[in-house]
Amino acid sequence: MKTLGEFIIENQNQFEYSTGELSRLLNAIRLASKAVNHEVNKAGLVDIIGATDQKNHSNEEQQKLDVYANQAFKRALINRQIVCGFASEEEDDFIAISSENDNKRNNYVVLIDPLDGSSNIDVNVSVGTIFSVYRRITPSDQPVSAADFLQKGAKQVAAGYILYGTSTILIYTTGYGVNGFTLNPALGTFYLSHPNLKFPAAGNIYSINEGNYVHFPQGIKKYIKYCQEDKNERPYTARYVGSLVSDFHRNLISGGVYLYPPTLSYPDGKLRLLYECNPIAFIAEQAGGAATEGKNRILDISPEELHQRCPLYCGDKSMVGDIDRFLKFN
Ligand code: AHM
Ligand code: MG
Repeated sequence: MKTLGEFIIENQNQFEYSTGELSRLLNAIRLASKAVNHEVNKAGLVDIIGATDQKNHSNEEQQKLDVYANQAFKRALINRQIVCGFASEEEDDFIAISSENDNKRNNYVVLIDPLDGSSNIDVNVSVGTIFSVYRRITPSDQPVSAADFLQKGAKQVAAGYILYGTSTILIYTTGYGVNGFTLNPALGTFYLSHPNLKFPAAGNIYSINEGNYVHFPQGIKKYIKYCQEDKNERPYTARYVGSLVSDFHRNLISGGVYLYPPTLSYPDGKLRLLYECNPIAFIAEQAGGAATEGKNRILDISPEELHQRCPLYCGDKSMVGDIDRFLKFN
């Protein structure tokens, strides 16, 4: 069976500027994800669960594993001089990384949500890591600037997630389809388990936090009712973990749609455009699905700031189309 390391090397020549740099970057993410996986797996055993006394940029309490995961990916990508820029949901601002060696200037920036769904950590429910990669647009002899991070999602050269679930799986795309690799924990090796992933032909799962129902836009309220009514004609069912990576992954494998509309607490939706919506949207489209903010394609949004939020409707293409229509006509 093919390993992730072998797959990365074999497919290196697909990239437009193939020098091995993107392969090194993906390998660094692979390594860091194993360290995070190890830590997540023993969360119940050691005194590591629970909150720190620190808050992140969005004034949310940081969990200890959030901080650990952020450090692990930072160490893998920055200390080893793999990237020229790094931005994280857990950092206030982006980090520009200068190269000590003029002959080895790096060209890629990484944006990451190191531990998504972290409110699930203390209750032993699956969490994930989401990453997004862009090629820098500032000249390589200058430090990266905000513009390198605020590119449209359509400019991503790679995106992926790691789901620390009943098994640990790494899914990624470089724009040539989506492939999934499951970790063999005994060997510490990811193996190609889900080649060329596509959404099933007809989805029937909708994933949304219905606790916020009264605050949803009219179109979303009606869409939920449409899914609930007339069961025999429309065999929809609801599933919601509350961890984007888990919810998206289930819908990718089994067929369904994920919704996070605007709410009273989050008028622009809860999810972050750069760390969550863009990478998940890139993967969704590469798997034959769709992702919109209710009207427009997520990947066409011009970001204005690093931590901006955005509504997300993502998954099975025809279900996303239905949601957009409900929003338009209600
Ligand atoms: P986080 O990045 O702070 O963990 O927040 C994002 C998470 C998503 O994984 C999940 O889909 C969503 O928040 C759940 O939100 P809610 O609890 O409002 O349903
Ligand atoms: Mg998150």
